[in-house]
Amino acid sequence: MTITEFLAPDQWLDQHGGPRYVQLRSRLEAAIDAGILPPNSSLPPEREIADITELSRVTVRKAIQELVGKGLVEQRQGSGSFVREAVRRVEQSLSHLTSFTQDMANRGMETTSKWLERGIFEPSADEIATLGLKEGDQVARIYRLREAGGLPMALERAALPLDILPNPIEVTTSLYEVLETLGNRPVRAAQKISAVNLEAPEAALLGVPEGSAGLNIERTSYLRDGRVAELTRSLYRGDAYDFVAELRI
Ligand code: 16G
Repeated sequence: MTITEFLAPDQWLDQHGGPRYVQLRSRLEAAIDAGILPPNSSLPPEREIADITELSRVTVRKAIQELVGKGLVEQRQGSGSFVREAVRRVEQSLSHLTSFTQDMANRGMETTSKWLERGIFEPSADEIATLGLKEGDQVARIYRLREAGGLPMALERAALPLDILPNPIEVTTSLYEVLETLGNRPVRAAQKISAVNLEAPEAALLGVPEGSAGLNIERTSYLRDGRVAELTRSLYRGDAYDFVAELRI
């Protein structure tokens, strides 16, 4: 079925079915779900949707704005509205200490990173306290946009004492693999998870609308001898992750 046939108003528009833009939004959502409008395809121009549905352009615009707000459609300057590629939801176990690279490899997905910061810095008060740094110590920091299967999944900012990671530039793909070769791979971690609404800069990097749901995760991990190895703050896309914990009595 073509999108023109699918949007024919006698198929779905109901005089008593509530606001028209809401009905149109649902119909367009149904077209996306059914693959009539597949990922990355363009929506027909506003005027064309108005002609097919016999609705006003204001109504059509409002329906499309709602789809943009829900993260289903994106508007590209000068070229119209497109169906966004949906991320595959990922389940992450809360009982195993794994790395992002491992988690994705287990699902057959390849990891890539965009580097936002990597180097040696003066530590913040937080880093001094959590990493147990002494006066005059510096800190290794890496800040990455983490992608899986080409789609952005999380923003991760890691801080490590220099005796754990002397040269952050060595980290090209997996931090935990580098730590492993240095004999400093953490064996235990504590994680704190909270809900956030993503602010504009983070949302833009993660490719979702401003205000979308996100998960803020703070991981402090430890070496076998009890020293703190890592303080990492991650912002995960809320639409991409399910964290799963196993509970026993
Ligand atoms: C995970 C960890 C993060 C760790 C990273 C190492 C969470 C919430 N965070 O993303 O603390 O630094 O893995 O991944 O799971 P890598 O070895 O692929 O660089």
